[in-house]
Amino acid sequence: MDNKVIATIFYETADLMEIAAEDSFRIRSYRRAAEAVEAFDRPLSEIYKDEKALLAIPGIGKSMAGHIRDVISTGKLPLHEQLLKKFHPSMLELLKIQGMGPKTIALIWDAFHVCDPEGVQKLAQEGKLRTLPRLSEKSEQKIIKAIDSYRQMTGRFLLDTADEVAQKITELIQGMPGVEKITPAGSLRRGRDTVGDLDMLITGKFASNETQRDKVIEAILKLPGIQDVLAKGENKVSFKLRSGLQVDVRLLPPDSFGAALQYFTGSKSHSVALRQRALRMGLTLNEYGLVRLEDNKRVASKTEEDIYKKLGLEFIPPELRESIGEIEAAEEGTLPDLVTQADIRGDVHMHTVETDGKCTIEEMALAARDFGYKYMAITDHSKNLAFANGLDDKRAEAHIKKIRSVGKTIEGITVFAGIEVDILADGELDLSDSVLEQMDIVIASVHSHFQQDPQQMTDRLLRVIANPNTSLMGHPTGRMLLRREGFIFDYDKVFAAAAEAGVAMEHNAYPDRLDLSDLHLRMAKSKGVKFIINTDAHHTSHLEKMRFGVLQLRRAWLTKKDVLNTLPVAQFAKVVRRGRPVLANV
Ligand code: DGT
Ligand code: CA
Ligand code: CA
Ligand code: ZN
Repeated sequence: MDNKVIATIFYETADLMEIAAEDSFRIRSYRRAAEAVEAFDRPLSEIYKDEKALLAIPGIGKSMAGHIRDVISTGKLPLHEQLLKKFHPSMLELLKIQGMGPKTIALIWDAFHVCDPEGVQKLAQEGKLRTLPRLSEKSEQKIIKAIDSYRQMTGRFLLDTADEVAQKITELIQGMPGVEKITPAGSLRRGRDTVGDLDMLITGKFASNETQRDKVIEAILKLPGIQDVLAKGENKVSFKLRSGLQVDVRLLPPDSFGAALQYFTGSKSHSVALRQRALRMGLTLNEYGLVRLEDNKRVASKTEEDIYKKLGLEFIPPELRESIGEIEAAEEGTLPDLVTQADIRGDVHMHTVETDGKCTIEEMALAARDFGYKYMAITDHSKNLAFANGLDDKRAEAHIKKIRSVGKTIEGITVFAGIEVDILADGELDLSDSVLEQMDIVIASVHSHFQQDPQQMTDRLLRVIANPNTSLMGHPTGRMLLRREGFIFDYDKVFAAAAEAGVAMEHNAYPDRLDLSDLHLRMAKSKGVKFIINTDAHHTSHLEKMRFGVLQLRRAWLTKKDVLNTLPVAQFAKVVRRGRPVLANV
């Protein structure tokens, strides 16, 4: 059981306690424990038997330590179970719906004893929710919409969730006799921002050796968290994890690796287009190979490169296989030279313990240097984000002094002093211009008033772009994958204004944001926008999330030239200051 699962149980317990109107002090202790578990950088399952080690975690007292032990040893927390019995497990679903906090849910539950999304949506449609305090006809409409979009989102998973499972499966079987290649396929390999299920491909001689194959299957099924084995055959194992994620593993002999990888990577529409092309060339393509119709001779199957080549195409990177013009470009030899992770020279959006991060300036800087970066920036929150302990003018000034002085002591990396400043409801920034002017880099982000109408939001963002201190807009639509859709504004207008003013758009690589999305990235590029990709790290361990963002940039056909943090440090320092003198010593 990993820390995230444990933390979720504690968060859920706190929410359910709030619905049950329990003591707020106790509720807070569960939330604090959840946060502590989530932030802890070692698996608690390794240390949970050691009382001292548990108690040493800030936010964990004696009783919480006991609860953690319960959860790890039995998989359950008694209070969590009790509350779910009192209400109904569907209440957990309701909590995931945007705008449905514990307070609203408690109101609805007390009045109607309803706590499932369908039931609540029906109440809203029948106009019954407006009879409750603080709920209006307008809130009913919002709830109906939120439940609709929840339905579209359920059944999908974050990219890093699927990736983690793929890595665990790889660890379980790599090096086993007869196993050669283990590769994720499907939407994970294409880097789609969320995945429906995980597809994996394992090839090697084991596939045609019964004893070896049985051993490999047995090893795969040792994966922790399997709830249900759905299929177990000669060339396929499928199962469902407790999280709800389905995994399809295909076992194949090595000579059809390329064809199988191509087939199971998809997308379906890309593959359909390839197959039509093959037919026009007198060939047929399936998961075993590319075969000449005339004499049934296999002309390619071992590698994807071979297959594309024999179809008269440049190799098409998986991220581009969405049937949106990549086949035509590959035929003409005009595929873009996509940006790679190795091109990224710095990560310039990070938080520290000064606000809601978990590590110090020094720890973040050293981690960024060890990650291979030439520069990084500390960009803590501003005061409008009160729950994150955001900085006011005075603290912000003191903080950049501190960042600069710590930066001087660290060799091998440039540490920029910056801020992630909140965009207030009217487009004003949350700190004084005289303070923002002293920053190497200013990320302006919306963290409140998401529900403004598009016209108002457009004006708000245009005002941010007009502010000479703004270097880039942080997570520009504010979407939270599987939780909240992004806010809407006049994209063309805002992107065009940003391009004109030299304000960059962020791509936030953190896997539950991945914002701007691939589509919006393309749209913005067409208006001339430049981008900065960041992890928004709140812990040193988040730096490696960069790769999920890089996949999105590639899906948007972006090249090194589109991405500003591929620039050498001096040039980067200059562009983010937008023509004003560079302050950092670079
Ligand atoms: P997902 O799981 O919804 O995020 O999306 P995918 O693309 O991973 O789709 P999935 O898991 O249904 O199938 C994995 C790959 O297998 C898909 O990308 C292409 C291939 N595939 C599945 N079903 C078909 C099919 O009926 N025809 C063709 N040509 N390929 C298929
Ligand atoms: Ca899939
Ligand atoms: Ca699948
Ligand atoms: Zn941030």
